[in-house]
Amino acid sequence: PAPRTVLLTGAAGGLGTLMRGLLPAYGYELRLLDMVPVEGEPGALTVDLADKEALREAVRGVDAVIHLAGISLEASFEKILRANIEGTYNLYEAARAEGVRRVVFASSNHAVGFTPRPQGDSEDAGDGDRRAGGALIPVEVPHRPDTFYGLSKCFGEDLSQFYWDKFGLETVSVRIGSCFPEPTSVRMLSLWMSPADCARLFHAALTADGVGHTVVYGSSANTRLWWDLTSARALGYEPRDDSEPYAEKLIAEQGELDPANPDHAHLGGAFVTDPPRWPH
Ligand code: NAI
Ligand code: 15L
Repeated sequence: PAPRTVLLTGAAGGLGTLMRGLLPAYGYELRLLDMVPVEGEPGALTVDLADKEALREAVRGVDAVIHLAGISLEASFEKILRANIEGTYNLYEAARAEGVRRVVFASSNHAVGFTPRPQGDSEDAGDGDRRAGGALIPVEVPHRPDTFYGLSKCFGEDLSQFYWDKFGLETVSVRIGSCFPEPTSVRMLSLWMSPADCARLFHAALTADGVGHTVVYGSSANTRLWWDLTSARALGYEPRDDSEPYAEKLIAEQGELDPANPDHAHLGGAFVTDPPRWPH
């Protein structure tokens, strides 16, 4: 049966706020969770991912989890370890113990951020000797995290695979590009996922049959797409949006991407040169 009751972690965040607006129209009853109170939602659970007992209670009786909670940008390894690595483990362990059947995991383009982005012609792929230019990036590329943050998303994907193989808990890992109301950079023209398309993709991820552990890229059907949406479409996802209407203005303001600039030559954008936050 299609899932109905869904726990949405990270409900107070940017994406969580967009999704709690859009997903109820698909018929889901959302249970909301975040470490901070969710504005306008007195019934939301204020729970830190470190609290194993509270997580057990939070997942009890839900059909599925959409796991968005965590640090969403680069931070020190210690912080990432606690929120994203241990936190995601705690969430999966609660889900397994309570018999939850499926998780939609918010992975990120930054799990594969050092992958050179397609540049049209194959002879010049920036630093890229690893792939032909032009072709869309397949979902099977090896993990190439660009930050400790990206590394935590690699862990989450591997954890998902392990929980499927070992315990039969299903996951769709969505390597989200950039999901915001509008694209705000030239790079985002390639990676943008409109909030409406994100809701479509999450709905497909919640309802497709037999996903095991499936990894998909998450974006709209952008004219300037860099990656292959085949595995997302195989879930039944049909994106309807395209960032192209924003292109002229953004390129006029910011210029075209420069293949000689490492921030422009890789999927992960500026994350690839973002200095690590070593602990003090
Ligand atoms: P956000 O930073 O706005 O929201 C994250 C939420 O998680 C916050 O409300 C925060 O309070 C909560 N959180 C953090 N640590 C927690 C903990 N220990 N326990 C409980 N809650 C905790 O991030 P955003 O943009 O909403 O992203 C949501 C998820 O999607 C994140 O996992 C992020 O890595 C992922 N993602 C988002 C992308 C985007 O374009 N928005 C792109 C790729 C991935
Ligand atoms: C992410 O993983 C971040 O969570 C989000 O804030 C954006 O930076 C996005 O990637 C991106 O690459 O644009």
